[in-house]
Amino acid sequence: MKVGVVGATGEVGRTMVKVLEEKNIDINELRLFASKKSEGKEIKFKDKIYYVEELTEEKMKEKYDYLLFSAGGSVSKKYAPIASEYGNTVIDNSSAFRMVNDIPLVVPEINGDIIKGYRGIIANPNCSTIQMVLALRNVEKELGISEIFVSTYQAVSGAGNKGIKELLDQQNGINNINHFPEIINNNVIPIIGPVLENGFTEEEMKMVNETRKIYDDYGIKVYPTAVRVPVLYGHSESITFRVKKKSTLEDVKKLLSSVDNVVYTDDLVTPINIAGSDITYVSRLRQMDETTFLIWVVADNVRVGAATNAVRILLKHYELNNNKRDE
Ligand code: 11C
Repeated sequence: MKVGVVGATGEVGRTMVKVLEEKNIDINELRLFASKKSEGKEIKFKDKIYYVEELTEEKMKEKYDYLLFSAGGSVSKKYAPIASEYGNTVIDNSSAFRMVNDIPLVVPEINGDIIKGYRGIIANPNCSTIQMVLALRNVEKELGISEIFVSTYQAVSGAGNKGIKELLDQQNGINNINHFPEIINNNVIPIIGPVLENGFTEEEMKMVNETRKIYDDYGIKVYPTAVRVPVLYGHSESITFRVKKKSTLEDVKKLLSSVDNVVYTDDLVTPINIAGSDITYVSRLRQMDETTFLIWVVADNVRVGAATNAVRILLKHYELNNNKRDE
């Protein structure tokens, strides 16, 4: 397979390379792209050193089996359509194409089948959306969900290398505020991303809109509050959900326990325990009445919420299509 990673020096890009290696994908040509300032940087893949190349339009016109993008929305908007026009399958981690009608927004364990026979840009959802919809996947399927009330506790790595650096700097007494709207060390910030006209943040509206698109259920109401916390890796979510059919705690526990790549546990789960894992952990199930339940969901945002989901899309697409090119 010939695979390219665009944004290879970023937090998610580097993890994509790691996950491609861990999943032992048969790659005979790996190309790593980033901006000019990262040209020549070294990245290891399967015991071999690869050199980062400057991203150019010409390089996107070559033939690849898959191109994984994680270089931000503006890079995706410029280069992904070129790559796609030249017959390449692009798996894009940015928010640029997620809500575009004809572009599939995919969590393979939920709606992977929609990319059968599809070639072009495939969008990878936002990290806080992925772990929530994964956790609730079988509850939605079997009982139907009417409402989801969610508060997030999001790690600084969601903001990439610069988010991690800002927290570590502040922990070392350098109290510059460059990326987050307030000091993040020893603090929590209830704003992630720009605030929109309706008062919700962009991050919150991603959880509303992406959930509906992934479940293909536009009746679900999502009430989100997205919060940044001084954690390096692992987003946590406190979720209250209402189901359409009356149910019991035991039945809901069974549904939460039967989703691929999701584990229900009665143990205490915190981000520090699960950083580096590809599993979404669900715990603390409680029942308020016949239709209202509460859970705690934790997953590694860079892996489950970005790089691993992208590689899972690649594997699913390959399984469904054997990646036959049209020409
Ligand atoms: C964060 N969820 O934690 C964001 C990062 O739309 O892919 C991912 C932004 C996105 O800051």
